[in-house]
Amino acid sequence: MKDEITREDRVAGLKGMGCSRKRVEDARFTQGKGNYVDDVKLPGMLHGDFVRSPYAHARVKSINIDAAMALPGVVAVLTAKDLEPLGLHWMPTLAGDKQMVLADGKVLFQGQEVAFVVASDRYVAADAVELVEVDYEELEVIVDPFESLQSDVVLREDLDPTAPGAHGPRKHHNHIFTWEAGDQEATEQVIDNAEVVAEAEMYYHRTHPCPLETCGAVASMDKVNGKLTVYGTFQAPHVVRTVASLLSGIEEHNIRVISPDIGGGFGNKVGVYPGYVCAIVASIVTGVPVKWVEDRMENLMSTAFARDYWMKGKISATKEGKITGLHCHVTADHGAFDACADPTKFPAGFMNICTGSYDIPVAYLGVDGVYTNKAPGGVSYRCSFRVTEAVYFIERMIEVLAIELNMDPAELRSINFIKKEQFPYTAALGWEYDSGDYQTAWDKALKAVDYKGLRAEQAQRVEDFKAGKTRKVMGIGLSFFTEIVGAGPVKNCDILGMGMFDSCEIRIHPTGSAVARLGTISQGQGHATTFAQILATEIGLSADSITIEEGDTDTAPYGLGTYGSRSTPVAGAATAMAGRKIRAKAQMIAAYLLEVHDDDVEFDVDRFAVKGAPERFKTMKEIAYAAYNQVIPGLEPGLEAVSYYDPPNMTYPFGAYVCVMDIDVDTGVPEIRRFYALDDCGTRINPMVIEGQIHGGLTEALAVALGQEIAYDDMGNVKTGTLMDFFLPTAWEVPNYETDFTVTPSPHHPIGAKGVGESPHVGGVPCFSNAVQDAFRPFGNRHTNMPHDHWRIWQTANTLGMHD
Ligand code: MCN
Ligand code: CUM
Repeated sequence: MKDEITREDRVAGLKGMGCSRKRVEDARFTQGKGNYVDDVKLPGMLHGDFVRSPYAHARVKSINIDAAMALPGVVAVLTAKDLEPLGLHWMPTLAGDKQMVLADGKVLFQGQEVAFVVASDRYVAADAVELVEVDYEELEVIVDPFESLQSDVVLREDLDPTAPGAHGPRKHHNHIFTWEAGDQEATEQVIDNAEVVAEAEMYYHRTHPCPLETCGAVASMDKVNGKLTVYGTFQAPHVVRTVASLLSGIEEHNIRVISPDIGGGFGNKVGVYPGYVCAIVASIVTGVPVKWVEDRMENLMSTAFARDYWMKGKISATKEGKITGLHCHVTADHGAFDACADPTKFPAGFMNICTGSYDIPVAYLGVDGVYTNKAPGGVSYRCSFRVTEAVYFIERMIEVLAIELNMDPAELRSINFIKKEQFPYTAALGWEYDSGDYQTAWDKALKAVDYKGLRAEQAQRVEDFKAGKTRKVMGIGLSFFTEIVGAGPVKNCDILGMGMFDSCEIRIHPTGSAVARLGTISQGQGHATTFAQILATEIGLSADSITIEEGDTDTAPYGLGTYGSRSTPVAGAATAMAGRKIRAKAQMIAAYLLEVHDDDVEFDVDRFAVKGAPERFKTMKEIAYAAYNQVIPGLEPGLEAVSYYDPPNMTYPFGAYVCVMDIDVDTGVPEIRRFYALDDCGTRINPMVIEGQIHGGLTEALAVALGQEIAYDDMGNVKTGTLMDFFLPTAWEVPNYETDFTVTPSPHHPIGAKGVGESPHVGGVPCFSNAVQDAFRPFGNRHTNMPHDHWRIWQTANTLGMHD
């Protein structure tokens, strides 16, 4: 029998960093005890619902609300006319543009908000929506960004066509901005004189995060004490509070924003939607709480989409395969309003990470943002601010270059990786990569899947196919990605002027348990579990006795929220730093209690012990009690700390993915035989949570690569507005993922951790797409666009003459 508690026991008891601790929030979530926005029910609460435009582009000639108002239970019908005196018929977007809250003279996309009905219950509101009579005059619709830049049709009549926009000069009345990085002249020169050049045009189609819980808000204006409380599906509650204050004129201390449990965000819940504004205005007007929760179709048709990038690339290399230059131009479809959620200085997000994991001496990127008659938004969906597009672009360019060079694409990557010794590495398009060891990860991945063996099998399959022995071809999808997450240094990254730091505040209770509050907000990522683990290791109290709270602006310290996989790199760093402040004070208390000098005690797992005399110690629990209940000369009572953390740089996680796929050329159905994902996110806080993040992100990557799309017809009708048409993978389509890792800590992060939430999506999409394309490579395929649904795959086979 063990009679002594060992040091290992004490470490295990903390459930600190590195422990696959089970998610503490799941006890609630799996028993229906979550508290989501739609669970918020306040006394006297009314319900709002939108009248939405059936047209993608039309003039609104008149709106008649009489019949709707006559319906029993209807309290108000708001139109732009009602919001105008408050200056709220338009609102600023996160991208420096403005957006109609309710249609002001015209509508610019199908599903646009036209009027807001407020009624005693949700069903009455929906009935009244049908009774609002809107007289539309249809206008010419533009859904193609290239056509938009040529068209005489002015989409945004509210803008001066010759005046610059938020990001500089505009070339045309439907043009939003040009954004450039790198050296255009030098790049073109290198490419013009190169031994080998490969070119490709690719469309990264429009898609949508489609979180299980749609967006919504409950606004409650208490006119007696002047306090506005807003519950909502907000990924950035403090930003919402500040923006609400600036827009409404209500002082910020009188606004309380609460993000309760969130049923998936994936970027869809970063932006500000007309529903939030209307719920707030309606509550101010009616004096009672007003709830607005959108339905699935509204979510798919009107809230933040993702991608919609038309990318044109040129890549040059020597005959031996050393890349010499990269040129990229993007035509970016932003829809009717530029509501992209990017840091202010980066209207094309971090697309200029498009040189990827490769040492490319010279590069150029130009992005043109364009208005069309589609829903606004952009960026969202496990994207790390357009890194999804950047990685897809470079990982396709590498494949196309490999074809041009007649070289193995795995080998081509190896030749061009940024080498371990080159970090910190400054890329041609400006970013300083903090750390990496790509070759080690790549070799591990290729070995794990027996890459050589797979290629041999594929060659045999091609022969068999040509000999008529099989109708299935085999693809090996490769992807090596570098992510850029943790926005960001305040000097580079802000949203509407608000610097992107983050925060943590810790309060240790006398009995040695604690509460920590952060400026971020979990939407399913497991923050309550993992942030407690960081603290457990830092302050020596068990994670089980640390409560993590987020999302209530009245209690949590100011922070910029959760997106761009920034919680671990920024708030996680703040958590460690705040923990260290606690530890510093605990050290003084311990030294006093042990009657030695501060420098003579050292931290050991869960205690401070006298150096050289480990039997003389005070546990953190004892120290916590003393902090409150024993007078320590020269020290204030209590044990609390707060840290606001402005990271010196972003973190650069990376990964190596391989997908093995069999495709039936007669049905176009792909079968994923194997998916191997190696991720390096630096120090791993909770391996099981990381694995969950990777499974989720890969599944969303599978969706996007193999079928998911927000498609429009020429009239601007959304063809994929329901889950009948919009592909959401289920267990049926999802393969068994094999996960693996290497650990390359971030040199500047206090615990060496990098973000991971978006990595599997960023790296997964090109991997699935490359697998499809690789299957057809031996038959002449260079590039085909996603989504690779059965029909498009069949068409590819058909075009290549494989059905003859
Ligand atoms: N983690 C870890 N060790 C690391 C890095 C992260 O254990 N080295 C853990 C973290 O402690 C956290 C989780 O992994 O519990 C994700 O951390 P991080 O990568 O910092 O990402 P964020 O918490 O900032 O989450 C945002 C990211 C984004 S931007 C999208 S989009 C996305 C994603 O997370 N949305 C999600 N994953 C999601 N997962 C769920 N379930 N729901 C969403 O809406
Ligand atoms: Cu880009 S989707 Mo996430 O940043 O919330």
